[in-house]
Amino acid sequence: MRIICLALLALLYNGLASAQTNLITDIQSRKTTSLNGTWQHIVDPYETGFYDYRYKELRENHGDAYWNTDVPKDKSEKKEHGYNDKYTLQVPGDWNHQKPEFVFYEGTIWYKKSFDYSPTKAGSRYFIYFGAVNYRADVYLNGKKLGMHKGGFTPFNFEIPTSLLKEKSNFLVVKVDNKRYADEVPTLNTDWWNYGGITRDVKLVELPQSFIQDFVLQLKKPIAGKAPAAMPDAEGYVKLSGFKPGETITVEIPELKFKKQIPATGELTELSFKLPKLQLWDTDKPKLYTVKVKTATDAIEDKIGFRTIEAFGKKVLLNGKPLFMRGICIHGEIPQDVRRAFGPADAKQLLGQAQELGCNMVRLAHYPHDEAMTRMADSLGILVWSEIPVYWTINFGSKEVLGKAKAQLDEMITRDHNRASIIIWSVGNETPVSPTRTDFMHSLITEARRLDNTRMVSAALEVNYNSGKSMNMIDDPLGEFVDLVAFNEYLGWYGGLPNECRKTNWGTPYNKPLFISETGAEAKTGFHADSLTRFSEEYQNWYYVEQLDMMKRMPGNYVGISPWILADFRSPKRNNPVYQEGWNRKGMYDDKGNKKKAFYTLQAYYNEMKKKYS
Ligand code: GCB
Repeated sequence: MRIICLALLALLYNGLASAQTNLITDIQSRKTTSLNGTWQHIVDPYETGFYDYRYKELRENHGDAYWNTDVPKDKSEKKEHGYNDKYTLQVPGDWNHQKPEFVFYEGTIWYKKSFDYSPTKAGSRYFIYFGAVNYRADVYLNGKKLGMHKGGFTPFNFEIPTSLLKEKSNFLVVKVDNKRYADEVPTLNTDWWNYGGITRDVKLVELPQSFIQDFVLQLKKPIAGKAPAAMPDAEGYVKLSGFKPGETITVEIPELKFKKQIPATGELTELSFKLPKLQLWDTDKPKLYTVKVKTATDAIEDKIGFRTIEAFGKKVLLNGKPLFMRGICIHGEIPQDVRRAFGPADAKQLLGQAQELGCNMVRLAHYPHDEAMTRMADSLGILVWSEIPVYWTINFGSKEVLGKAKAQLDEMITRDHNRASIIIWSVGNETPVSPTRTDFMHSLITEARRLDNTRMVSAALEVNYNSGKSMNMIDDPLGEFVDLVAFNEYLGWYGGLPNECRKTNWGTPYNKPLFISETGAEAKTGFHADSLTRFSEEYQNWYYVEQLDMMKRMPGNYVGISPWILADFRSPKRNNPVYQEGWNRKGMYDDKGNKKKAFYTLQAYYNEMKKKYS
């Protein structure tokens, strides 16, 4: 009876909802002009261009404000700021790696770009789009503020009033501030480098008065462990900006000879239909279909893979079949250049390394990565865990902080809800158990589910290592609300030696799949010693040998692992002067791309697991 009721509910319920964000998605299929390239800059640690000497925000037209022209009206006017080709930065790109004097810089830098623009059509609407700016961006065009955005890893856009955009010499200024604060997300303390700047693409977007702001089309959440039907049910929505009554929406998948016309019901029109027989997206055959969405005035298209994912009982089912996740955690960083990753070439490097290791899954830690990563994962058939930077000790008691975390969650899900590769939305990492924190996290889980009920929701939980018990239970109360109980454990690195693994077992009281979202130990490449010596390749390798042996004793709900981490990465917390020097050395690859001993141990385990599950 219960199953029948659930099945009926699933039929009625549209599991994909629109978030409170005006984000324009599928940006790559829009008519855009790139504003990437060389920008002039002013370093402003005291925020002189923003506040007056009494620390009040400057008036919009104030001559001292750095968003206003730097050209004096006449020779007598005093100007104490100016943009000049002597001072430039490349966009996209963090500032830290671009100039030696910016390596440790945390604060404000003003970016300025001049550009000309000839509209292609009369009556268009214009937006400025940023792939990501870390952390706070205040955006001004020709002396007027377009908006402010917080959150260093998610996209945003502001509409440009038509009267403001000129054909010649537009003066675009972005104040970028990457200072850390207790009440932001992430908070003051992280184990990664706080790269500042305009780190992803900047685009000017030209759109018709009424345009398709966002659309999503996914297979419906499966019913209780079932594989998708031969002609599967799909659902989603189309969101129109500037909707006019009487509009019709066309959804077309040419390869499937599928075409549906639906009258728009308002700004938001729900989609629900049966698709023709199709090839499911899978890790072996990551089939993508071009999906076209059209209205009378706008047309966009995206490449979408169709698959189902579900935590069912103690298993994770991909298209109805049990899945074992051979994962690896990845930071959005290219260690060879000591910089933030962006774009397809970087995605190719990182995902290519993961494939060489034998992975079918990556955990993109600890924040949403560049869109190129999730798009490439789609085309390579690599499953993705995508996370917001609710990391460690966020101010869980604050409603405002919850709002900031939700905004990032909304933007992450909205940007990527058509990516077949993404199977898990994670609402955070290693958050300390308390009722306040559990309410906070529960509220994020509820929001993630409201927006997207077709994927799993999880969070990387923390465990007590040295408990001295042979059975360690993952009984964090958050386990009740997640689909997948995921935990980070470092037995043999943070506490004890790796042979502790021989007498340790893991379990959970929740009747759910169990995933190890992190485990790892440090090694400096080329440092060889006996396996008891910390930071040697031998120690790290021994750690993996013992850990992977312990995995053989994992209970039946063990569905995978994503060790920490693909490559060594920069962290201000890692100050051993011999082995670390500002690097977290838990990588399978070092910062030059060399493989460590442990790489081969993990690779062998993944080969074994691949055989077992094929
Ligand atoms: C963790 C964190 C990760 C750290 C890692 C470490 O548990 O989730 O961000 O970098 O441990 O190396 O300590």
